[in-house]
Amino acid sequence: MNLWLRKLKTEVPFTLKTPAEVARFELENNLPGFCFELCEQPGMGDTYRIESRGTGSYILTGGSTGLLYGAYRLIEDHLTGGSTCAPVSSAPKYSLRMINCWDNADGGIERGYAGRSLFFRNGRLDYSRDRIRTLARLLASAGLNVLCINNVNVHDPAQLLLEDYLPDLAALADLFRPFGVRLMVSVDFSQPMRHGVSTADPLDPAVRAWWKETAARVYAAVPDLAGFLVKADSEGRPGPFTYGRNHADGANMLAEALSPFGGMVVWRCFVYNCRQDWRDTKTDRPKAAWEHYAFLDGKFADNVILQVKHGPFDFQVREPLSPLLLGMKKTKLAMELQLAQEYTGHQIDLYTMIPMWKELYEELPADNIMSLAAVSNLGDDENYTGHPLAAVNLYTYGLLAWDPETDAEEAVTRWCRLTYDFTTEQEQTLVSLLLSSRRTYEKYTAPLGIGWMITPHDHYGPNPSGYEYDLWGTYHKANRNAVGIDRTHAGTGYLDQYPDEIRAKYEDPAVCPDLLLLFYHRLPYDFIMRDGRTLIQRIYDDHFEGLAETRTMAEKLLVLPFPEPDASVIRDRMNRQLYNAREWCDIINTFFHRLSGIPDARGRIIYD
Ligand code: GCW
Repeated sequence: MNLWLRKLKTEVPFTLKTPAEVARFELENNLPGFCFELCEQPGMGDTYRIESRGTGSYILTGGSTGLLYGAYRLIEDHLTGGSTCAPVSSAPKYSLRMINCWDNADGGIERGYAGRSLFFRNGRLDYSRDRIRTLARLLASAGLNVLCINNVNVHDPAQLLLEDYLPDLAALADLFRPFGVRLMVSVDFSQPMRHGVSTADPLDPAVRAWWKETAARVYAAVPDLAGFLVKADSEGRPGPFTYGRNHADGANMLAEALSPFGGMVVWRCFVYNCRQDWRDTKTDRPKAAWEHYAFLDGKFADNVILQVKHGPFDFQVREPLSPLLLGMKKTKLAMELQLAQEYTGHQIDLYTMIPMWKELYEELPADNIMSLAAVSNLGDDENYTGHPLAAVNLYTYGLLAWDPETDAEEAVTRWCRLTYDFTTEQEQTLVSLLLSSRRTYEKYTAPLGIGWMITPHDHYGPNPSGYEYDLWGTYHKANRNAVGIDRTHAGTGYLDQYPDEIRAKYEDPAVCPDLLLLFYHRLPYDFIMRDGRTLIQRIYDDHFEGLAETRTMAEKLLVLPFPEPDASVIRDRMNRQLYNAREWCDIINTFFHRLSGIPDARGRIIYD
């Protein structure tokens, strides 16, 4: 049950130590009868070049990891029925292609929908070596190269960085290294205070000394650790604000400690007031990240990367691109995506993300970000991702992190072909269901960019006012006349954080793209949309359509010849999705019908 690796032969022996050795092994075992010459050129790093020497004979050149990526490219091309048209040269767009696991030391996973941790049990690193090797192989075959193994909410900060634990961390890093995957750890900003230092003030010499010693100890055990990931001053986590310092002070202090070892500080920008009073109309949560970071542009050390969630809220089904990703030109940035389906169906509902990621790239200038990170959707379920089809998100994320120009349909088709033995027609059905699944989910959940109508805390299923009077800054303010927040200059001013051309696209409701209409505007239910429908009618129509599409999806999906155990899991989850879609459709429509009193123009059933 090795996801898209299921057609690969023979496990990679634990005795192989370098990516180049793994590359040779994989090629020899999976492409027997072919002839390869491998030329390792350390300076080429992840880059590879494939040249042909006649039919079935290739020269593969690259750094050690480059050889590995080139080997998987050749094998996958072969398994998917294509042949690699040599010569080909390929270099990744992003040097850090990261997965962030939110795994806790007790083995639980925050927002995990695929079982328990693959790394931790009972407070320690405790894992199956075979499963870790498979995971490493999965990541490498998708081109991913950094794995942060613990939750950004570090619940037990004593873990991982202590003398006692470092040999375990080093042993885990050894398992990933032959696959070119470097580990990263999340650290707690107040950690020094648990070790006899009286403060965590980033400008205090004792604090700086503690982090330097700690970094030296950690890098002695794991010399190629990618670095530290930090969630500070966010949702109750400690951070520099306690000491009247800003986030450049905090990040640069850690950067100084890691810099002798080549480590990076990946500092998250998910900072907002999570104790907002719903009566307060001045504070607008999407503005928060910009307010905390934009003025610090250019103030971060060279080995700091600011990791910015792709949207200004929090991984909703549809959000605009975060203004920070456009505005911080003098700072290294990583865009953070979420493979874990926290708000997008818990890996029960089908939700393929690559169409959404491609939309983000439409507004993202080519060189604004230098890394990608994604919250993991992995766990110890036999199939690793809970829903067998959720694996498409991990695989295609890897392709996108290598090359953002990757075509969504090609990427999903490649994944299908590696994973299942379908006829062309069956494959086309699956690919089209996967590609349309996000729009379908979007249609039956919160309407037109509004987000947050989800059941609080657990984040599965509808509850239109669940977050309306809460402290998280997530309000839609639906009343009997209107819904949405005005985020234009005349409203909260959020739109002012963008460059002019983006502002122009969204500021007038008459031209604002429909799917973000209620993110940017507060509009009456009888607002006439460009296609002539009223806003309320559009809401009803989308919800009925989303439910109908889910029913059609079920009909088409459940006749595809998935092998067991995938078939059973897919059937079970599809049935749960059908139930969920109906709940969403009926509850959201009823909610708006009761408020507005406006009937559905097409007379369909809405429950009063
Ligand atoms: O919205 C929140 C999630 C939290 C998560 C947080 C974050 C790790 O609900 O579970 O905490 O985002 O991204 O830090």
